Amino acid sequence: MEKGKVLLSVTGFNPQRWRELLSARRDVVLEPDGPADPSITYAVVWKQPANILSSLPNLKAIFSIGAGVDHILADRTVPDVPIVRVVDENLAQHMTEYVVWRVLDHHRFGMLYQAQQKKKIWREPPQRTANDISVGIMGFGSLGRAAARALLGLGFRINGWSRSERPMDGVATFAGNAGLRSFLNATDILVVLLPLTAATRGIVDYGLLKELRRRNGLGGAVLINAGRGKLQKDDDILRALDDGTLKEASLDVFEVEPLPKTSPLWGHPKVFVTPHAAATSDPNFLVPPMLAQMDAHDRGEPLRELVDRQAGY
Ligand code: NDP
Ligand code: OXD
Repeated sequence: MEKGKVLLSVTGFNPQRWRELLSARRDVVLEPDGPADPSITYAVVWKQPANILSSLPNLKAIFSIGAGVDHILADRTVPDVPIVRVVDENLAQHMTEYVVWRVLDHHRFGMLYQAQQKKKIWREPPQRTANDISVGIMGFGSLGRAAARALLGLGFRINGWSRSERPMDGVATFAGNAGLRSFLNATDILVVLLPLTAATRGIVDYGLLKELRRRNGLGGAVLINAGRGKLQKDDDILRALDDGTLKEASLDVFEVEPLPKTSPLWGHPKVFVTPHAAATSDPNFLVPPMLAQMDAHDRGEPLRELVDRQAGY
């Protein structure tokens, strides 16, 4: 049987390496070519233009090149075929590095020392150890749990919040709306690794930040968001930073990306900005399992890492 073709539509990414690797086993059609092409059976996408996928009459499955799939589901015309998302050790490693980096930097007063260095100030604040600090991971899925394992290894106390119960040795876990307040009240550094869904949009607002714990040697609560920008309200974060509800923030994602040059977040002394770069999808790691899944699916085997369309992630 001849293999179906792959539509590649990766807005904002250089498609070259993805195309090269996919072409090893399948013919690849690079969007904007391909609308309505009956020989296309799989699509590999990031922020595909609306109506593209619904125009393909023989599409069997959609592969996201990211862990999040809000970029796919934003198109209301996405056909009712399985959507496969990224669950990958390399991606988890990158996210873990980002989370550990930012947690340690806040824990070890990185922003304070940078400010002091500019003024040539030689002063040391009282030092705490990791097990004085509770890191709360909001979104305790594959990336949140990987980060938790590394932080546990460093001695931090970890809280995890998810939709369903997700126990982990050595971690205090909380679930659903009923567990949210207790989770926040026990958290000094909040790490957001949620997917963007109807239930999570705008969840990181002023009221939520107010619930974080502020009785610790850090001198205040800290927010780290590497989930999605639309989980947060940028203005609420600014308000919380300005009135002391938050001590500092590390933000990798923003309501509008790229972050507009006019945003006060850019120049805020208590904010560390990265350009949605916490964990970048690497085609060298992601394409081989995608191709293997396409072949297996063609043989009648079930797909793995499927998105629950109802839940939105
Ligand atoms: P998973 O699906 O494995 O985990 C998502 C977690 O969020 C799960 O624990 C899930 O609960 C929880 N969750 C979802 N909805 C709710 C809700 N309404 N209330 C409480 N908990 C909820 O995703 P990943 O860990 O693989 O990825 C997480 C997100 O990270 C992605 O969706 C993406 O947005 C972002 N990301 C950002 C990157 C970057 O570079 N900045 C790179 C990669 C990903 P449950 O366990 O019960 O299902
Ligand atoms: C992802 C991302 O969802 O890179 O994988 O944001």
